[in-house]
Amino acid sequence: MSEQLGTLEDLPEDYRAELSQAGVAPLWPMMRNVLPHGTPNPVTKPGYWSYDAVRPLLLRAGELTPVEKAERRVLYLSDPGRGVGSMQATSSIYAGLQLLLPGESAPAHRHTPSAARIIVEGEGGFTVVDGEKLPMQEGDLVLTPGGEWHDHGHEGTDPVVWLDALDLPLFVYLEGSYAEEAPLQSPRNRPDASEVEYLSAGLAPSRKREVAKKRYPMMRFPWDRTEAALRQLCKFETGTVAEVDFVNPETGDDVLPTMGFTAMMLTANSKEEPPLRSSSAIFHVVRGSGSTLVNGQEIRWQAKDTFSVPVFAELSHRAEEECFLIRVHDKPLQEKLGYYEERAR
Ligand code: GTQ
Repeated sequence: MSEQLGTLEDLPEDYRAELSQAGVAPLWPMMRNVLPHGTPNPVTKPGYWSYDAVRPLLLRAGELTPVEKAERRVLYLSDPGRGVGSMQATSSIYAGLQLLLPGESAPAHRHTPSAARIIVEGEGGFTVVDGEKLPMQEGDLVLTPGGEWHDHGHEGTDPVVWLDALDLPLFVYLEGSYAEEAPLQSPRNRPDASEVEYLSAGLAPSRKREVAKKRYPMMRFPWDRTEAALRQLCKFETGTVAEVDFVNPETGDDVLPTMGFTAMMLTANSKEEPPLRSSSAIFHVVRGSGSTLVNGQEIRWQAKDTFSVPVFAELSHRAEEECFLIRVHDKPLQEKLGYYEERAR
């Protein structure tokens, strides 16, 4: 079983040349690279992006590049394991910080990858998805599922910044990534579904039988409700740590096909050691400060920072004060592929 496999160097030069000529290669020298024993061997390294460091660079981009020249004014977060310039924060997750200045708009487009935004800073931003105007407030999660038209606008007075998470790496890998463009949408004049159909958890509108259910019925998850849910859970149910998953209110499924979103509260001075998970993830700090040991490497974080963890990472979170984080992960994809796994530490 543990026998050493043959290497390329074991093979005669002339044979290797003939293999290349024929456009083939021997599997056995590569076998362990692609099928390591026991656990995957991730390329992804833990990443950390300080908002204090990136924010001035993003504002500078606002001076250097008008939104018309950018379509989306974004600085994307590169996995240290792949190097700066990599459009992957983890194997499957793209992440970027997007800036919109007062009065600007980012034109409508739709694309095959799905996106979600976590609002980091600023008042007055909004995204219109399929005609529905979704206000963006700090900590809100706003979905723009694959195939849905979306444009961004800004009615406030100060810069608005949000964190984009997309399953772009998957679509690039599948050679399935493309976009279409359209003029700005004129939003319907009504509040978004989180304020109308899904104002209260456990309540959904009775529907006429002939009305087709929407695949993505709720595309904005206001932060104040997420925080209230976490606080009640901590107080009456779970103690120092609580987690809630963002779900489709009609089906209870994950909100997007490949990406999942989980909000976490940690009370002041608490610790959390989750199981090892086969999913990779990025964490966005909505509020609070603390640190996370990722496979023994300490990442210190504060509000508005982002950090990433590879698959099967051993994590220990420590909250220095009351903390709220949102974890973006690829568990829904892995469950669909039938291999999502959690292991005890
Ligand atoms: O806002 O639609 O960070 O299309 C990357 C691609 C944001 C967006 C990104 C996009 C968008």
